[in-house]
Amino acid sequence: MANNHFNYKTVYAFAREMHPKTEKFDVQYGTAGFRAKASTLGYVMYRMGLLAVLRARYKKGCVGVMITASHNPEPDNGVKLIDPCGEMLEQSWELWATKFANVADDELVDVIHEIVSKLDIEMTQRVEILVGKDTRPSSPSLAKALCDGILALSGKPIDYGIVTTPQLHYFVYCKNSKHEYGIPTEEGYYTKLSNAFKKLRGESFNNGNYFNKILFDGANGVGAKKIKYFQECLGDSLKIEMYNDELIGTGKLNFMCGADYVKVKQTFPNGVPQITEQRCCSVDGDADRLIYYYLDENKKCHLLDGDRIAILIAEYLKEMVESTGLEVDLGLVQTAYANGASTDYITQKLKVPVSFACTGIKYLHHEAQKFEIGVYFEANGHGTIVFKKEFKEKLKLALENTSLSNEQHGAIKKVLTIIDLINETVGDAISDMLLVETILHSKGWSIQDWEKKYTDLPNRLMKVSVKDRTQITTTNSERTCIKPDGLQDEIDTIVARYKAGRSFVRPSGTEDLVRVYAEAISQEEADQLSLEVALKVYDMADGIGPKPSL
Ligand code: 16G
Ligand code: MG
Repeated sequence: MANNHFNYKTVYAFAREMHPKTEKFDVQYGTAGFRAKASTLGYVMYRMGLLAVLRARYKKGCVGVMITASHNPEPDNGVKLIDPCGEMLEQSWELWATKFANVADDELVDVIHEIVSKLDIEMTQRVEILVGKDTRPSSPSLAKALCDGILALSGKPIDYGIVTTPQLHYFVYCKNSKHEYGIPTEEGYYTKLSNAFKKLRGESFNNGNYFNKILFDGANGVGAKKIKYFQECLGDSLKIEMYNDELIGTGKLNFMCGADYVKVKQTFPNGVPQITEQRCCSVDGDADRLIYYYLDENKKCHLLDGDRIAILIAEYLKEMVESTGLEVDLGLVQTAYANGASTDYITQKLKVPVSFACTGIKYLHHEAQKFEIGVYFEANGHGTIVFKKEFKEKLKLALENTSLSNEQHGAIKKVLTIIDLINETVGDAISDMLLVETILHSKGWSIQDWEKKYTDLPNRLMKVSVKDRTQITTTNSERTCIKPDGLQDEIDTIVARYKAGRSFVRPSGTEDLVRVYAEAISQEEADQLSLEVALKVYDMADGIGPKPSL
């Protein structure tokens, strides 16, 4: 039994006097932590500080807490916990997080007692909690509440200030890997990634149709701040022209710009000069999503989203690994939202196996870990690549194998450098961008060359408001609806009438509504299909408010 003679007086006092529970409604630790209006989050932050200390003690390592609401508008904020291996909080603890957030002030210590005794948590360890925040004006005061929670349980907060979400994931893993993965400082992060990038780029910065200039939309968020350090480290090897870097507190964060805006609206962001055929990219408010695009001569915006990025990377890694002569099990993980054309291309042309996972990074990440090299991306631009430890060791061993050719040794070294360029802990927009730039450079491709690989099926996303979205349940990685009874049969009947038709419905994990996705051979048909399915959902799942319409 752990030593639990801990004095909880401070926990009580802070809870009652400084961070009382102000909201009556319950909140839930969702797909990416808690997210709400910043003004309602003080007590939630305090309690997450408490929970972070308990998690760190339970795991006997340091954990991270990131204050961000990603691509949400500026008045929102949020918080998510990062596990010692740099991954998102383990699912079983999400229930504890929800419980901690919703319990009354007077019962808070009871819940701490409950978790401490159930999980036999040793309360005497001095643990470190790494804290990061994005550029929202509400973040500093919320960070204070969070740190009060950490201190109330005698944890040690280490404030990294304003950092991207993936940077904080990286720092946490670096610390727990005893610096084997890298140095847990911003400097260490920039140095590791930019050294790998420059090594891969070599002496000639341009190649074939590839030109080393990119327009970068920072979403008026933390990505805009951090890209400047990269530009300093990269010198002339890559010219990043930076846009959308408004001052903190101007209300412009994610406003008509950023990766989510570009992807959802399928349009060019504000604040970036409209130069025909010029390669551009956008990141979101905490810089974990990346979308590429360009304008054609008719001012039409062409998107290259997470599906395209995943395929570009998988194809490149497959070729690279083949040139090492090693046998490797490489796979790609997608969600139901992946365009059908991308899945066909990767399975049929590239012969790379594809697995499906539920929406949300934690699901994709774990599915990808089943492969020696697992590439995962959501269509919205969030993703990375994970390499099995044994695979990395296999590469290092092969370097010592004298029976391999010089070319093979060269290829192995290159794969090791590529691994250094990647933030394996979580999707990292800037690291992903440097990888995409490396691949395009190596192939001598323009963004148009990249786009030519396959043609996306037209698609349409709709939202349906229903009385209770938990009435809708799904299986088969969200591609099949189980409840309400009979809805999937109806969807199947509708879909069968459309050429290349596909549609699925799922309850959102971040908003109180149901999402409907549809794709078909033409835009009109995709629109029509999604409307028919949305109306079916409305009828069969107690739709509320106005009926869905195009
Ligand atoms: C969160 C997820 C994102 C997912 C989105 C789906 C993380 C870090 N973020 O933003 O991956 O695509 O939720 O939202 O996992 P939805 O459930 O409302 O469609
Ligand atoms: Mg984000």
